[in-house]
Amino acid sequence: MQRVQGDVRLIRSITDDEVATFWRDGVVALRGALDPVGVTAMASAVDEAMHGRESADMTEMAGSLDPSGPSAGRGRFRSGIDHWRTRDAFARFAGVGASSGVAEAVAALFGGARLRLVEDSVLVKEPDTTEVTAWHQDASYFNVDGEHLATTWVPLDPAELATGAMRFVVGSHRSGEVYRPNLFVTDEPIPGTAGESVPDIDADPARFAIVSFALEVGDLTVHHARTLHAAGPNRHPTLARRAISIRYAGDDVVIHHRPGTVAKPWQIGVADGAALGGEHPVVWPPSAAIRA
Ligand SMILES: O=C(O)CCC(=O)C(=O)O
Repeated sequence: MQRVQGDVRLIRSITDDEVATFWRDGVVALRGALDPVGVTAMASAVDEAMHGRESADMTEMAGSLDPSGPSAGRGRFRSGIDHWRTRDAFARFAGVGASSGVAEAVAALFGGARLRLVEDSVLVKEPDTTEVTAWHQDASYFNVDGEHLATTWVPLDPAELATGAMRFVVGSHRSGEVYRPNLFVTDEPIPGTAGESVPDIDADPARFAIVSFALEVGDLTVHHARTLHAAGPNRHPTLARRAISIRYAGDDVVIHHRPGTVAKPWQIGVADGAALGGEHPVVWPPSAAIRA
């Protein structure tokens, strides 16, 4: 069968241990779970998206927030969201109109339940990029809420701490606390948002259990929307750190407006507690996804 860009298969089952780890720790590394050829095939789509109009230059943003900060490296931190809406390869990769191994992995962690796509994002730290990803929880940025809400982080390049692998605070999803969102490349809160600021995790390492995973292509991490996470710079002189993050919701996830955060156009005016609709397509099980 001919492979289409965006096709990605789950090549092994998700174990009971992995399901238990996800719910206990708020994060799990699923090693060797995805067909690496399907992941690598997304490289040109990622490169195009990062040079398209939907891409934001986080390096420029960090510079404008703190002109006196550390001088930037040669590389840029670029990111963008909702590529699946305009680019077929991203839609297939997330499970829209195709059976996606990424969606299948999350469905297994959620107990085989129906899954909707919340959004995708691309996060590229080019070689020698100094910008960090500040500690944050994804839930703080979403206008949706629920227990079955998670992000997959799928690297297109091997990632380790020195090249910007993600770091997670183990169990931080369990208290139920959702902190104030920050500007992503700094601890500075987003103006107009509410809540307690994220604690200074790196200043108090004894208080927080931090875990990080060196990942190969074909591995992915899945973290709960309330799990605190961050990533360092990419210090590699020649290798980029490219990743696709996809955020999925189970049936318990509903609209939940957070003051000051940017709602997607179709979320505006929708009451808190409303179920997610067709703007967040069903991506699992695949037969339901293809009918929806
Ligand atoms: O890739 C990064 O640097 C951060 C990614 C992230 O925070 C996410 O996908 O939720």
